[in-house]
Amino acid sequence: MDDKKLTEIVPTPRQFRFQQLEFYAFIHFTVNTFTDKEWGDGTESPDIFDPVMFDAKQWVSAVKSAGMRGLILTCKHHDGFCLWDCKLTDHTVMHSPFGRDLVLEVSKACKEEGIAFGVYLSPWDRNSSLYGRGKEYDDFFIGQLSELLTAYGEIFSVWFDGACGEGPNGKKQYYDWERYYALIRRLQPNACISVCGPDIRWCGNEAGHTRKAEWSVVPISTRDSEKIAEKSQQEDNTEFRRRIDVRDEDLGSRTALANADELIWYPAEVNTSIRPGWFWHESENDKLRTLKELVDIYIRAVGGNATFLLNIPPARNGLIHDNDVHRLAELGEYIKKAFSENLVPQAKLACNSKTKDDDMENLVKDSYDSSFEVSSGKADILIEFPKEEKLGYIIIKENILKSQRVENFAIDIFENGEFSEIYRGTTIGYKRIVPLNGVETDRIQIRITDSRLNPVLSFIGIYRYKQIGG
Ligand code: FUL
Repeated sequence: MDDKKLTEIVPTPRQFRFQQLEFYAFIHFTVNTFTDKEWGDGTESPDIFDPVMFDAKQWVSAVKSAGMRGLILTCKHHDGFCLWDCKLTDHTVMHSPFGRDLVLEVSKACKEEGIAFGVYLSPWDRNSSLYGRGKEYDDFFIGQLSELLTAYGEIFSVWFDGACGEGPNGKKQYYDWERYYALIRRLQPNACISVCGPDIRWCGNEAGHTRKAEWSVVPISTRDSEKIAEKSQQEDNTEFRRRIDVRDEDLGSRTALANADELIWYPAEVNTSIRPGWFWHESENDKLRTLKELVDIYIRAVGGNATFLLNIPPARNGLIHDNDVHRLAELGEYIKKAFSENLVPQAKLACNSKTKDDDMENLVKDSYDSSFEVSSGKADILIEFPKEEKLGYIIIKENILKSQRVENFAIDIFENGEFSEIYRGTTIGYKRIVPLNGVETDRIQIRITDSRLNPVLSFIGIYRYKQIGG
């Protein structure tokens, strides 16, 4: 496919809005929280669900403190227990000692705080007697979806997990995906359908691993829900949560696209947990990811052309544990601090290959209405500060409304009278964050060396160095 055709592939408005959320929370909460398990088998009695101190506001404030902009709740995990007042089964919160519609309380708290709300609804259901009975289960699932999509306000994400542990001799349910998608489009046209869905692509692992080059333009075959399900979790084991499949490292290079039937815009989402498990376990209270690890994943995910879905599991009392609350606040503080002082507005900008004389100013605007268009496929962009600075990160963004174009770039710093290369990168896409690790210089050069047509950048930010945890 020629470059022009490649660059005609752009996000839908809903994908474009979604990408800008950047960082949002996953909340895993169900009967497992009370049984100390990761997968329930559907026989758990609702009597055990008793989060006596549950407070949706506490969840939302913890999420907000990390700088996250959305929250996706496991409204029904594989055990089939519904966290909302589902009229289609008795296996719900309303039949537990808790006795309240938890989805309603969380969705309201999100709305009050300006946090987008999303729903995880497991297609695999180990409680429903209808599971495995074709259309009968599909009707039930459609009914559950309709309830969730009509009574809880605007939904930004419908997250369809591909996991199924039935094994070769278990129940086999053929999901009518197209029917689910049509319903979502009708009831929540702004929602993105993730993982087993057409809008947001699962990054392919749960370990927080990211690709070196993450392309949003990929072959249509990556969207096949049955294939996604095959790669998803099939057994309840810890190992899966750490597994990385390196066979899928390259989904979007020219070589990877060469034999594709059709290409689509299908951006990646990185999902991982703050703890070893997706659900809360007392034994994991001191096994949280460190601040450094979380910062690292954030930089690689959000700064690697993906969105970042970080799971925080509330404890049995219904509250997010103090250790998690503390870690989220630390993370939020660091992100804020690390990206607070952009030096580019004070710097002198130059480019050896630009279309217009004055549009380099657009690089500080971070706006999609006015971007900076390079006139050829290659460009050297020079940024000169008034004095030497100790640098933390550089952010580069492409205007993704013009597709994703940059294939290779490098960063040089000026030292001892000459430029030397300190970083070699591949894709940019929505956002690339490059750690500069405290390097000191008064001049930095971004060299775009390969691109599909001419690059169109919407932002460059260069930030002063801030120590993690300092
Ligand atoms: C997996 C599930 O089996 C896990 O329990 C968890 O919900 C994770 C996000 O997806 O496939």
